[in-house]
Amino acid sequence: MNKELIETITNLILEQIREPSVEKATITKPTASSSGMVKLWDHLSTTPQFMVAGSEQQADSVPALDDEKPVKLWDHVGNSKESIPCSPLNYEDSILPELQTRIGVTSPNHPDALQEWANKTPARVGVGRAGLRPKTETWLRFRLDHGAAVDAVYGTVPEKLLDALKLFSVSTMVEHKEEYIRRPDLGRKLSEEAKIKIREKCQLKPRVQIIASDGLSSQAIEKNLEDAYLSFLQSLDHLGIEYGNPFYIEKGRVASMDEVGEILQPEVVVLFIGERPGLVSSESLSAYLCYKPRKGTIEADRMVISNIHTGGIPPVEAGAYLGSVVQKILKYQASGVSLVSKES
Ligand code: B12
Repeated sequence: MNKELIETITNLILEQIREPSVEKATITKPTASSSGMVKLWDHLSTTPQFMVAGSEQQADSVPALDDEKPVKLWDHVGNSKESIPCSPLNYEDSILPELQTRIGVTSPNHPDALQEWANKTPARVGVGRAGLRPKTETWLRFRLDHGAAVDAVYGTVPEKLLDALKLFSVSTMVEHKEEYIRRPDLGRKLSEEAKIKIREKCQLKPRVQIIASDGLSSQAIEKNLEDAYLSFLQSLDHLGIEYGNPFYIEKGRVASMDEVGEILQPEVVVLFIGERPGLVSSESLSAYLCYKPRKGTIEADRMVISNIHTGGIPPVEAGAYLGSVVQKILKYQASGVSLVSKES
C-alpha cells in the first residue's frame, strides 16, 4: 500500500483514539481543501455506508470528497460489493473469488431472517442442499477454502517482502513444516544461529521489540504484514515510543517471544504471526503482545489482537491501534490479565 496513505489513515485513527469527543466537536464541515481527509467505512452503522473521518456526516453528503478514493475500514458485514472497487488495496491476487451470495436456500420461509443471519456472519449459514448432499457450489467452495488453508500453512513468506520491510530472518529449532505442525515446542525455541544473529543485530533493552513470524499462515504475513507493520511503526513514532531492530522468525510459535525476551530484555514484545487458517479466512494475522516476556511466562500475561485481514480488522487500523495498546502496557508495566487488574 501507498506509504503516504498509510500515514494519513494512521494519523486519523490516532486522533480518534486520543480525543474522539473533542474531534467531533471541532470538525464540523469538511471542505474540498481538507487535504488528508479520508472517507472511512462506518462500521457502527446498521446499513453499509461511508463516513468522513473526524465527522459524523456520511460521505454522500460531502461532495467535496468525491474525487478522493474512500478507504474501507472494518467492513464486518462483508457482503457489500460496493466497497471493493473503492478500496486502494489490490484484490487481483486474492485467493478466493467473490461469491454473488452465500444463500442457497431456494424458497426460504423467512427470507428476511435468513438474510439477516447471512449478513451477520461469513460462516456457512443458509447454504441450502441438493437432496441429502451439499450443493455443488457449496462443496467446491469448501474444497477451495480448505485448499487455501493448507496452502497458507505450508506456504513460504516471499523474501522480497522481508527485504522490503528490512526484516532480517532467523529460524527456530524446526527443520520443516511437518515438524512445525507436529512439534509446537520446537517452534517456541530459537536455533543457536538465531540467538547469535539476534544478539549481533539488535539493540539490548529496547522499549519495544517487534517480531514477525509466518506461524500457521504465510498468507497472513504476505497479505497483511506490510500495512499493519508500517502503520504500527508510524503510531509508535507519533507516540514517541522507541523500538529496536525488528526481525522475522521463520516457523515460529507465539511463545518464541519468550526467548527473544531473555536475549534482548525489551519492555514490550509485539509479535505479528499468522493465525491457524479456518474455512472463512486463510490470511488472518494476529498481533500478540507481552510485557517483559521471559521463559515461563504464563499465557494469561499475553494479549492478542486477532483477525487482522481485509474481511476483519483492516491491517492499517490494527497497526494504528496497536501503538496505543503498547502505550498502555508501558504505562501500567503489565500486559494481559495483570494489565486488566492494574487498570481497574
Ligand atoms: C488455537 C487457539 C487456541 C488454542 C491454543 C492451543 C495451542 N497450543 O495452539 C486453545 C484452545 C488452547 C485456545 C485457548 C484460548 N483462546 Co484461543 N484461539 C486459538 C485460535 C483458533 C488460533 C490461534 C493461532 O493460530 N495462533 C497462532 C499460532 C502460531 O500460535 P501458537 O504458538 O501455535 O499457539 C499459541 C496461541 O494460539 C495462543 N493463544 C490461543 N488463544 C489465545 C487467546 C489469548 C487471549 C492469548 C493471549 C493467546 C492465545 O496460545 C498458544 C500457546 O502459546 C484463535 C483464533 C484466531 N483467529 O486467531 C483463538 C483465539 C486467539 N483464542 C481466543 C480466546 C478468547 C481464547 C481463550 C481465552 C478462551 C478461554 N476463555 O479460555 C483461551 C486462552 C488461551 C491462552 N493461551 O491464554 C480468542 C482471543 C480473542 C481476543 N482478541 O482476545 C481467539 C481470537 C478466538 C476468538 N475469535 O474468540 N485458543
